[in-house]
Amino acid sequence: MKYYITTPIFYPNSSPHIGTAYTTIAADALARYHRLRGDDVYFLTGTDENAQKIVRTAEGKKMNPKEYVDGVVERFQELWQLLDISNDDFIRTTEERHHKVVQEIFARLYEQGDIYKSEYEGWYCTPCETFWTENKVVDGKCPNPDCGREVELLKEESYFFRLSKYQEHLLAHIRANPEFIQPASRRNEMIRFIESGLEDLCVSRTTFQWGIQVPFDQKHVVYVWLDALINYISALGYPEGEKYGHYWPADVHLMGKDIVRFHAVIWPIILLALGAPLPKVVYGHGWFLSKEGGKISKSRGNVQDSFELIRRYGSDAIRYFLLREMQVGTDGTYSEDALVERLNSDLANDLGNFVSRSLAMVVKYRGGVVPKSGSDTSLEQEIKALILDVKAGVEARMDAFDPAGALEQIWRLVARCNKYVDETAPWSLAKLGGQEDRLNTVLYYFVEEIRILNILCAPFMPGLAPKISKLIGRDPGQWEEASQWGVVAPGTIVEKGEPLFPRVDIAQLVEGENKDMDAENKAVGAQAAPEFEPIKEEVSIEDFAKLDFRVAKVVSVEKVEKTDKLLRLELEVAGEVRTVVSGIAQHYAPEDLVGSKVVVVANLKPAKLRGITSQGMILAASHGGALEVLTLEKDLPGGAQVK
Ligand code: ME8
Repeated sequence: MKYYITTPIFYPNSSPHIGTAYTTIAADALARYHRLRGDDVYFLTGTDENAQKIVRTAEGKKMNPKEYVDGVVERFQELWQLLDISNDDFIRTTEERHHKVVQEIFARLYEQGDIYKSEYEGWYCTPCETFWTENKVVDGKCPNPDCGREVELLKEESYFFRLSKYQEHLLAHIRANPEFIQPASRRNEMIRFIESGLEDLCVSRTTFQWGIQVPFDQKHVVYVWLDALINYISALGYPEGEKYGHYWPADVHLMGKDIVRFHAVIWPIILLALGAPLPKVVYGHGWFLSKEGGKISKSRGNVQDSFELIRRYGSDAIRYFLLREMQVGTDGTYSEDALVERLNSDLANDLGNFVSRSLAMVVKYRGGVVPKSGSDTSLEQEIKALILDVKAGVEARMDAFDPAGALEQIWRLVARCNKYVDETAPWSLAKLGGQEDRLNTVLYYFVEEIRILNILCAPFMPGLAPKISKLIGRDPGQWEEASQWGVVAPGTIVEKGEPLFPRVDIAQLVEGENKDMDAENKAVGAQAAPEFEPIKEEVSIEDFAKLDFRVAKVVSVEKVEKTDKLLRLELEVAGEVRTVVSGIAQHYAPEDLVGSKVVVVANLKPAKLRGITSQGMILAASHGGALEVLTLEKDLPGGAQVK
């Protein structure tokens, strides 16, 4: 079966971030899954370069647009490589192969009367590259709830595309094909939007030259969305190309919910006008939000350097975290703490630990030689049944474009395998005499379980497969082998190897980096007069009122082992004792603080530091290298409000 999957083509107006990476990783997991199943997969991604915002960004940097995008596109390609993205093609809309197809399509739609010339008068949002009518604009700002930036008034001669002509045809298609727009919430949104009436779309601009020229009217460049959507077929060599004949229609266009409207309205209408088949599925996932709640995006300035994250945690951990956190139909939350938490618990503790301890036992009790299994007990039968159930569950979730659900299924098996180790207790079997057969069965099961987990995890964490394969002496093989039992031949040699996912200690990581910074500061002689931090941006009284400061009585304090900076404080707040970890150990000895009353941010989300859950933060003033914890001198009790 052929399987054609695409991501959006991204604007190279800034380097890619975790949000952009999510869609590409999810598409990669689907592509890899289908390849393992034996499908003939074609996976396309690329960059959307003919946008007005590219011109603006390049101008700001005093570069020409092409020179600017060439640099950023390289960053995208580098990142996809580091994240093990297995795309078959990468299309850039500045390429000749794309220009040619867009011009042909524009000319054809014009000739058949679907594009006509008129005048556009209305508003344009450059960050969203979207036209807005007067009645949609809110106080001179873009009505897109995630944008809200200034729109500009345009009055220019333009070509228009007759969307309205195809409105009923499109609605009929959406109604007859419930799987066309997914998930269902997006589909309902789109039906409402189309029913409210489609207006013809302005599809050319004359106020700048960067882009694809209208072939018969060179004053005009093609509107960037019309140009960009066509990438999905220009990359296949539409209309005559062999790949177009073989792979089109797309099996799924994957994207964030922000751009479903373009893919579920404009794109199918272009295809209807061309008489070409429509994509089978347009899938709109949620957004990654920051801990503070806003969408992760370059314009909000809340993005972390993806290259740095990969250096710290590796591609597999980032892929696992992002795929696991984005539940169907909702938004996901990204934070580095949450990433480390998942890495330590799901990957290091659950999966990594199972693989190392079970293989260590095969090495210890059988010299690394896989024994021949004895007979099953009900435990083994239960495990075999669970494997079939999990595999079917993964398949159902992947068919529903739900990698998070698929990983949840796999982790049911990981948990069961860990429990199997404890239930069978091979160390006791080895001690007792006469249990050789039972021990053989258990050790054989370990290896088969690892082999099957290796197949199931391969689409999600491609860096892991070669590591596990090396330990058990075989590649994951085909997907169907996950429901076959007895594949590993007795006599196969296995190794214990290094831990697959070493635990990460974020406090240590940050401490290490602080040390590096201290050293750097010293090196540049940044010691003299300390500067004051600039005052932060204004907040409203409502924002301030969200924080709940309380007096807290310090009940006990101890140093956190193996750190120089952290103290663990037990605080009494409103009759409750809570633990807070604070980076003040270089300024206070534990006994300095016991009995004093400090101020704590009582409603801060708990965070894990060195494995300790810290429930809040105490206030301290600092300047230069000095630090002083804020304390109260009179008689207010722990729990009193601070306002
Ligand atoms: O819209 N969470 O490009 P773009 C999840 N060029 N996904 C996110 C995200 C977040 N915080 N931020 C971005 C464009 N994305 C057009 C597309 S297609 C013919 C043209 C992902 O660079 C998500 O897939 O603004 C979203 O739809 C896409 O990046 C937008 O990328």
